[in-house]
Amino acid sequence: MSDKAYYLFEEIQTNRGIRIDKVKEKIKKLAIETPSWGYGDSGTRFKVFQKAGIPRNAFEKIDDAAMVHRLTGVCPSVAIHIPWDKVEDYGQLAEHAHHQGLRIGAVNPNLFQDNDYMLGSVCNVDPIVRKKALAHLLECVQVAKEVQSDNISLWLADGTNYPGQANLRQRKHWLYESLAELYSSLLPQMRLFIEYKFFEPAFYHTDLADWGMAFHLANQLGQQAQVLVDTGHHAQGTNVEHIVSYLLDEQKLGGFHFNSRKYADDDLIVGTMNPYELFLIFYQILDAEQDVDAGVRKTAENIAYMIDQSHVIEPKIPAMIRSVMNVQTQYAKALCIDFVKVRQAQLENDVLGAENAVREAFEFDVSPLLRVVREEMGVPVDPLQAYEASGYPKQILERGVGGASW
Ligand code: PSV
Ligand code: MN
Ligand code: MN
Repeated sequence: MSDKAYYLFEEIQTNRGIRIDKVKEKIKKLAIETPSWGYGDSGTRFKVFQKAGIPRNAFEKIDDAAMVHRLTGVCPSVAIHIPWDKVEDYGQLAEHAHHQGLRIGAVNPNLFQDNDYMLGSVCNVDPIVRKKALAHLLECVQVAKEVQSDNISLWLADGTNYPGQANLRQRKHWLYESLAELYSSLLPQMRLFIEYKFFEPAFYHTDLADWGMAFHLANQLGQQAQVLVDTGHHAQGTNVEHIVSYLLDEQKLGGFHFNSRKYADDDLIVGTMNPYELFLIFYQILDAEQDVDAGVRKTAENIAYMIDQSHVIEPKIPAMIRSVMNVQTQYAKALCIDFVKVRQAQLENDVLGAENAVREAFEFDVSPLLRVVREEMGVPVDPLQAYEASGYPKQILERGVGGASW
């Protein structure tokens, strides 16, 4: 490691008025949750590829997530998906996570994999299907209680393929009815994250298509319901950071599902397609953390950062480590923004000055900083290389081929 590079970086930032000690503290505190389904076999509608060494059950998925945490130091929780991660005894699963230095994070219901849900779950015209879907949502709240998680993260696959296929307003009411029941079963400290997506698997309309609908629903339900922004769930060209800033100001931003997209919901490694977008999202969050309104500040500080990626061709664990590192890189860059300079330029209507004050932080190489931060945290300076050297890639081959899908 080149200390010279770090000291030069520190000097430059200090001269710009950036408090490096604070920057380091913030990077160390940024917790990023990884998804259990990111460790299982995965694919597209064309093919699910089977790889050697894939976890065979929820316990082994936790083992892999724990490895990611050991190497990065910033992934202390793992999201689970029910029934993909269904086990007899959830207390035992939570205990296993605990032994591995992890805790179970968001519990994700699954309202899309059963045949019954082909035409919708909580929005299905058939009351029996709606009832089944609601029972599953309530089951997930129970699971959250058993694993001592405070977060329920709901993505709804409901939608239609053709105009006239269903009564859209009627479905909106059914959606609200089920979610109101779900909401009333939450413990006071729990949060319900509502995720939106503009298309897929349905191609004509999605019942929760965009942030406005998720926001409205979260407002109707109450203070414990918040919007989840999955970075891959917007139409081309959408200004995601503007949505983030709007939701922050309304104190309704609950969490993120980070991933990258080029065309649609591609689930590519976060930060690989549009790192500047990720940086600008963090710019909005860090700006909100300095808001005069304590509620806005608190919202920004309580965001649940989660990765939502099902890697198809990438080796699972290294892809997850790379994702975490990419998030840290953009966060570290955003922490180098000179907010005083930005605000001054804004007050002076200095368009180019303001744009420059934001962008110049993006252009710094923060790798010397991140290396030092990792060293101070007692984790490998190069987590990917440490993974390859750890013996774990070889060890998991004992699991053979044909592990869990998602
Ligand atoms: C499907 O689009 C999806 O990727 C959503 O983003 C969910 O969060 C995830 O699957 C898990 O259900
Ligand atoms: Mn998602
Ligand atoms: Mn998605």
